[in-house]
Amino acid sequence: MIKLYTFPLSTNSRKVRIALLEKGLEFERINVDLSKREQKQPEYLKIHPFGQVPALDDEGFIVYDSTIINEYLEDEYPYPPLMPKDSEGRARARMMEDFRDTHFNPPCVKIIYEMRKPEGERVADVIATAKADINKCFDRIEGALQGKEYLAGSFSLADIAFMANFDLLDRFQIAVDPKYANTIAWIARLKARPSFAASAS
Ligand SMILES: N[C@@H](CCC(=O)N[C@@H](CS)C(=O)NCC(=O)O)C(=O)O
Repeated sequence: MIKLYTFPLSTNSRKVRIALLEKGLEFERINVDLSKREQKQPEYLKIHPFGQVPALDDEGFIVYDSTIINEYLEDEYPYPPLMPKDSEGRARARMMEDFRDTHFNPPCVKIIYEMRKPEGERVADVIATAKADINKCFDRIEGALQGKEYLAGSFSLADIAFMANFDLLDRFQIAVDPKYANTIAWIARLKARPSFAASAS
């Protein structure tokens, strides 16, 4: 059976949990407790050389990095497909997934780190800047959703990447400006998928 090295609060682990659930693949969760720095233990570094989650073991083949894992799952378990069939659609999905990884997730992670500190030690400016950076992303998402229900046309790995962060928007009270009507409808559509609730931990 597939083994997933994961941590409940890790957004990148959740990307993979959602993809596995969407593909209907059974998997065993192996919890790597980031709060105890288990990801840096020598045994785990044999699985993931950078000491991070997620990592996936498919019958002895080990793959790490959420984006690469999800591409692997798509190649190895193509049904149901989670990427468009045409090369333009696939490139669009990859660009949006990269945008999530490089622009949307990092400010989310910054807020997570600040909120973990005792209230008096939190740096309000860091949180405010991170929230503004997240808000800027909605502009591009809104554009990508023009005339479409999902970022690359059909539901894809690009949508899954963003889905992994939606709980944080609620937790940190980051509201989407009502002018981004496509984005608001898209978030609701994705949250209604069974894989959203099932991947929460
Ligand atoms: N590019 C990697 C990033 C993985 C990553 O940043 N994982 C975080 C949790 S979401 C982690 O393991 N942090 C602990 C650490 O870096 O020591 C991916 O997408 O899998």
